[in-house]
Amino acid sequence: MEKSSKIYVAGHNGMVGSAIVRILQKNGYKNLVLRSSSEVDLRDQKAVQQFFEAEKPEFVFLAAAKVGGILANNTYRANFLYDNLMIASNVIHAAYQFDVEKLLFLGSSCIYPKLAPQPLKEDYLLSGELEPTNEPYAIAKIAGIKLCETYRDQYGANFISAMPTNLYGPNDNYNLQTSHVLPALIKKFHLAKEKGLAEVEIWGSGSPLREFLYVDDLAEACLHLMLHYNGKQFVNVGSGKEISIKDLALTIKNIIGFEGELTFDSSKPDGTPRKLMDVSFLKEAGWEYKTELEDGIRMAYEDALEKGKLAEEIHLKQS
Ligand code: GFB
Repeated sequence: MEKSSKIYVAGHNGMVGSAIVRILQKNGYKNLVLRSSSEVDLRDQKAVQQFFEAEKPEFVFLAAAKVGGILANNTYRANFLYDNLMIASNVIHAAYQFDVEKLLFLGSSCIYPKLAPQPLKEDYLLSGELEPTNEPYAIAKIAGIKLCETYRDQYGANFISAMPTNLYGPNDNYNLQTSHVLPALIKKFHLAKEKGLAEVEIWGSGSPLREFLYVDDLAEACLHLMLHYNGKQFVNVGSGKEISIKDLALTIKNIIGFEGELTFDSSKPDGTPRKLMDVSFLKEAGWEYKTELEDGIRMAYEDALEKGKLAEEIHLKQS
């Protein structure tokens, strides 16, 4: 990929896509093609084909997706399956039709079976039942991986896939109904401190273990793979370190300086008990994470404050 190559970042307004744009710009890539979802609806096959025909990008980072936390995944199950299947199918097929030189597809660590051995090695894919709360999303992401693999097998397309662990950082979603745990806890502790509340409610038991990666680290890994990796095997991207939800909550509580108590809401799902990536394949490919969790949380908190994302949500009551 040359500095002048035409690069399409699909999903550039999202947390992952915007981080990929930042790293590309920082490294002097100037010829970026960006379209918001209102300009090109990636679920619309015709619109995607017209866009690829007109723009003919040489490289594609496929970071567009319908994403959300455990509750959003479990509530909008049809949207998570349909939108993500359509986006992956349309963009990957158009990339083949219009001779894209290389494409990187982004998946998720939820592609692995719920009870797979830990840490999760790439070859545990399709070795058992998925976690029910995010099965639709996982199936769409597995389809994306398989599209990249089969277009490589059948047509020789250089399409690669990266599977990031749970991500956080600038431009995250702070809506408490649809967000992931880390931005949700930043917001809950921030509001509780501001309002002098005695308690903050944590969903589930607090015992599930999760791995978190700062999104700018992921973007750097994506650029590294785009420049240096051409294999069929998809690649896990993570820190290789895990933390319980309870300890994550205590860490965020300390960073924000909230002095009250934690309570646990057992009516909310825990999801998969553990989801730790084996990142040895990525290390062999020459990349390791940089941002430690506490530093990353501080940067994410600062970004959210700056962008005014921590204001209380107004829920309109139905009359
Ligand atoms: O981040 P999260 O929503 O997604 O939840 P998953 C992780 C854990 O944090 C779960 C708990 O055990 C939640 O019950 N948790 C505690 C909370 N308090 C909260 C809270 O206030 N908000 C949220 N959201 N969680 C998603 C998948 O799973 O991870 C997606 O559904 C995707 O498909 C994504 O893979 C990365 O890690 O459980």
